[in-house]
Amino acid sequence: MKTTLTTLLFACALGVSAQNPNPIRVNQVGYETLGAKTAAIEHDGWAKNYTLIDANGHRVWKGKATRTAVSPWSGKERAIIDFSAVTTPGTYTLKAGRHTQQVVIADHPYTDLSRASLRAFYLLRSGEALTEEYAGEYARPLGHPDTHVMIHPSAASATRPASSIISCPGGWYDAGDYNKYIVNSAYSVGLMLCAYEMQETYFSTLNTNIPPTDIINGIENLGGEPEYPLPPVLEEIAVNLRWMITMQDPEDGGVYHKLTTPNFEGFVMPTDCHQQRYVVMKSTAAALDFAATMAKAYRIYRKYGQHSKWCGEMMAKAEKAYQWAMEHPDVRYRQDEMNRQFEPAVSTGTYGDERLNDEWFWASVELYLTTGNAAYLSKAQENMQVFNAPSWPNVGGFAYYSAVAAFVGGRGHEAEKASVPYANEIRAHLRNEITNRANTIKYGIGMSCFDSPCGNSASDFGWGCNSEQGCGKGITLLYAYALTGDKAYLNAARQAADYILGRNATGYCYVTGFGTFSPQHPHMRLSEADGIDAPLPGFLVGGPNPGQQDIANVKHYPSNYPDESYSDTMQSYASNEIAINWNAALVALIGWLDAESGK
Ligand code: 9MR
Ligand code: 9MR
Repeated sequence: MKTTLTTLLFACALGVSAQNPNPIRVNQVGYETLGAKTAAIEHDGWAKNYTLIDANGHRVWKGKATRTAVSPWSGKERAIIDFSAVTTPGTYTLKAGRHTQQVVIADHPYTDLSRASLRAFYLLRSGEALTEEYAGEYARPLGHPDTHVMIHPSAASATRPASSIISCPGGWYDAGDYNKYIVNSAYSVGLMLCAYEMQETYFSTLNTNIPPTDIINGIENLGGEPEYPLPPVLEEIAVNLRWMITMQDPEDGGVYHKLTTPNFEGFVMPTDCHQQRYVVMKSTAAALDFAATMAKAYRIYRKYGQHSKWCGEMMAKAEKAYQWAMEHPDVRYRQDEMNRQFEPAVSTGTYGDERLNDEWFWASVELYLTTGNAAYLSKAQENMQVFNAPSWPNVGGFAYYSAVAAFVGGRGHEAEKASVPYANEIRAHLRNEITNRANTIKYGIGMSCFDSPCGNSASDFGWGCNSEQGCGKGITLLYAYALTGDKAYLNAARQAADYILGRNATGYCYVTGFGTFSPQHPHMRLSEADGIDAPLPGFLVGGPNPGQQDIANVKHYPSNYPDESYSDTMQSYASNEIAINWNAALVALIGWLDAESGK
């Protein structure tokens, strides 16, 4: 089905945004000067010759399609054109018949996006006033102080009975909603720390214009003089680490699964939210994810503040949470069961996970890498699994990523680096597992409708796929590149970014505020309620999701094809929400690519 005037008008009449009407699909943020540059052109824009015109109106390139590709779902045909030969930075116009599309070529096309994807976390901070100095028009007063959080009956213990009050301020809102969930927080922090340790020079010098940590909210600062000033990226991540720490019961080391209102709030600003907030039951997944994150963070932060009380405590807290998990290995978060037993009933996000081997694997590896303690190593071996790109319910991939940084990049325990038993075997195993996966990911590119490792199979689409599949594949490819030095992986990772940034079936650059056609109505309370037309910038939306679990709210999706099942409407939480885990993957992919640009 072509996008015709009739389909567009039909969509408008229904009040839904259709896809990008421009048949020329490019990476709308930009191509690297010396990198590959391709476009996918939908049927309506087919021409015998395609041209690229520079800012002065001169034609700098003319070429034909190199191939056409057919979508396995819609049957749409797309012409792939390749203008990699153009290697002068600038802003150009790509012409296909009567259609035109802006194309940017730059030495570092991703620097602004990299900053914005990190600043998105600042914009999601909870329990803190955002000042104009740092937030500009997105300044807002403090909401959700979370200094009077109630112990839900499911979380009651001897020292903290039901309805007693604790204080758990700060951290980031999870997503379009205002709750704070440990499982997803740990994933988000974990992934950004992984990227950080693989590209420390880049990330530690990235200026994101955020307020320094020690003025945040009066929460205990680093104390003493840090040996080096904390880089902005680590300051931002510390905001959430500090909140996570408050989610541990100091008595037994257990970690509450989430901090939440019983029901989702309406689409109002934080200061207009008045429901009581609770911490709900402790779970094994929360304890293990917490332990993994704290142990990993300790390895990275100790360089900046090892004498501080805060940093030193992270390790003790990690071990205490792990110990709790050893004593409570089977506590799953099952919200329905919980609601049958306790009041008030809770209907917000679950982040429930039935399979915990991957959490054991990740936590054990992180604790081992930080302490060198063999007991953690044997627990890791018991729970070892094949490599998969990490996602919030499947965090085993982080064990691989951290091990790469330790065994290949030297980021583990000191004793570790010197004389680990089987170190060479471990290196070989990491390399095999990750490159095998990367090779499978790379495989589809030659036939791809979008000249990308993304979007070539039905399993590439679903809730959060832009991040979990799109960015996730790109990040795996970057690890394969780090392990082998083979530039084919780096280039494939760039092609994953091309997909996310516009060379895809809907023609959206899926990051708010970037590109020539991007989401305008993300499912995001802060953005919807702030009275500003444009969405908050720097957020990756979930993406095409044929599950359409929100169909009762959305009423109509522009398409049912898996790769086009995306609705840029505020109602569409299944395809158009934003979330910290999704942005963490954007930070990792785009920051890393920015660090590698020119190579
Ligand atoms: O806004 C909520 C979003 O953050 C969640 O991801 C989503 C799924 O849990 O639920 C959203 O809330 C909707 C609720 O599930 C159903 N009623 C409408 C709510 C707001 O659109
Ligand atoms: O990212 C989560 C996705 O994998 C699940 O399928 C979905 C439904 O359970 O929930 C997503 O997480 C949401 C969370 O439950 C509440 N905050 C918003 C999250 C993003 O939609």
